Amino acid sequence: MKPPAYETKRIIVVPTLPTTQEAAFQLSKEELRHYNDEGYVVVRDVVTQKHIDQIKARARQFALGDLPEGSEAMVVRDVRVARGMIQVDDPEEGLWKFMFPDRYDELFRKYASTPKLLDAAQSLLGPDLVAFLTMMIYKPPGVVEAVHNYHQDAYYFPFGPHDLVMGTWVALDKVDAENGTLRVIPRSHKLGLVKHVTPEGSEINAGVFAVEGYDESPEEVVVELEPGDGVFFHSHLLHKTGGNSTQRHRRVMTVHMASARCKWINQPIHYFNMRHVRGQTYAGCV
Ligand SMILES: O=C(O)CCC(=O)C(=O)O
Repeated sequence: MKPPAYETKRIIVVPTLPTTQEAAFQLSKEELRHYNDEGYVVVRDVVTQKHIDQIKARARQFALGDLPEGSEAMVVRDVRVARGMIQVDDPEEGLWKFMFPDRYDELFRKYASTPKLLDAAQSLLGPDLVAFLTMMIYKPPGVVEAVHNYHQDAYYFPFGPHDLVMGTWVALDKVDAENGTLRVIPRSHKLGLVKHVTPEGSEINAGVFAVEGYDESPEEVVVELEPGDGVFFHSHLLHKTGGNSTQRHRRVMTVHMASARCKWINQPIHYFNMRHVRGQTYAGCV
């Protein structure tokens, strides 16, 4: 696939917005090198246990049906549960994800501005940041089929340059090979965008695309994290998550970040819920 073309017109700084913020936390030179060379970096203790408990409690409330008005579309169930093919005792065990909870709930809206998350993003993308595509993603206990195949997030993103776009993936539970943690192919961010297909038997992860040929690659790194730890990864990095064969939950928060200097390839698409979270905005940019 040919990389998308971006406009090269001069960027105009909009002067009335907040000025560059000093970051209290910065990634080390070695962490920056790891991100640039390997395509990802693990950052420990991005989110505190207190914050995790608040997120989990709010999510539980949502799962039990106590939802902000008009937010029903945010709740994405396991396709098989939604179709009545299987039943679960606890509604939280039938969830796939909350999509854009930041549209409806203050705790989730503020999540992208978690200080260490934003500071680490600033180290990687610069001081002007836009957050988008916030999700809380589940892999409930025992859901071994919930595999999210290898893909590159930038395949979905009609703005760029993609070097200034990344994913942040923060564990709310301990995550490991058994309960569906993140797996990455180091250095794959240097491949550019590669061919994606609709995977066979992809019912459980409806609507997602996949890159073939990387499963069980000797290159694969299984990223094990404690609650609160995060992975920051380039939008071209090939990554996947496996099923959950344990009796433990696997819950994560993801929010994507772009430099506020990125531009839409065509017209803006409101679906992504782009929100300016730090620094300046630029006329004609995302
Ligand atoms: O956490 C997951 O299960 C999948 C995350 C992911 O790769 C994505 O949403 O693009």
